[in-house]
Amino acid sequence: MSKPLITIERFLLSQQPEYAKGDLTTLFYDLALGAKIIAMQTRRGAFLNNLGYEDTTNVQGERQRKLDVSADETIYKLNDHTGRLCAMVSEEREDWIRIPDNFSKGHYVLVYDPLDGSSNIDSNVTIGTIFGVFRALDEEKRGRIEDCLQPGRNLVAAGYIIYGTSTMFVYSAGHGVHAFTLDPEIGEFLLTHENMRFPENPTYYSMNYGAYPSWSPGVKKFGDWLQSTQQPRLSSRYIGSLVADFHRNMLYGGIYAYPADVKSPNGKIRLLYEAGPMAFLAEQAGGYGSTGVKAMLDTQPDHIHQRTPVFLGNRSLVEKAEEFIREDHKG
Ligand code: P6P
Repeated sequence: MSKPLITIERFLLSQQPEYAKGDLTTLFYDLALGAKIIAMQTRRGAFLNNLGYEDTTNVQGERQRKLDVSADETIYKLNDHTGRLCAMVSEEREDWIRIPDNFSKGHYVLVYDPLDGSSNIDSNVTIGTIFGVFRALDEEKRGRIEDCLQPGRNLVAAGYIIYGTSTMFVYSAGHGVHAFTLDPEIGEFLLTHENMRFPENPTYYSMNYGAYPSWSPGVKKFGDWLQSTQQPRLSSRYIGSLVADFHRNMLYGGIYAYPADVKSPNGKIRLLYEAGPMAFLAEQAGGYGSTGVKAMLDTQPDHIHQRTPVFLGNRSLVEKAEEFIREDHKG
């Protein structure tokens, strides 16, 4: 019997009736539309003159790729006027984003990395969009920076879109992790993976061992342990795209880690709109996300582009990393 055709909106309505008339369902509709547009932009990048770099750098000091800018514009323009949001934060914009006064404001805050892993675009490697949704802390006021600087534990929903061999919209609204695959024939995301969970036994580890010399002694011991002769032996898979590595590890079990190193003394991954949403998904899928010292979801961002060391995946592996790091700190 063929699979029922369940769209994101239908599933969200059935899963969380309390949002039935709420803005979250329609916010997800806008995010899914953005995903379809960005998928087209990345797939047709070469023909839309979308590859290569802008003459600008983002707040991170990184040269902006044309697709970074177009993906950011797409998400911004789909959400700035809908009356569902009171604020946004984008990796590509220095300050938090106010909803223009001539638009009505909503109760949600959208934080997003419009295109993570964009250094892989020209080499045709899988990339992704990451997003998180908070509720405003004071719904009477127009959005404020305080509404943006919330720990991941406060997330109402989080997800990513992965632009790979197929385009998938993966999210959780606090009731498990669910994945919808874009059927390009009808232009609709349809449910293909309900209630995704990390398998009990992990298969992969994803770390850039090129940075090994500058890892802390505790992280080095963890990196050595991952490669030790433990059974069953884990396999190394690291493609330089957080969303792609995380997605594969959630399907087959594993850990993605980006510790602090000499290039990124506070870690490379951003807390608010990358590590927090991914840790929310990890916990919803039976896994765990940590800074190496504490739960990612309990980490309060001090500024919107704050970076953090990241350990995401099977709880057994993430807690092993915490153990090596803790032992090192004791020593
Ligand atoms: P490195 C992409 O820029 C990213 O933020 C993650 O998606 C990815 O895992 C990491 O950086 C790759 O960084 O230093 O290993 O090339």
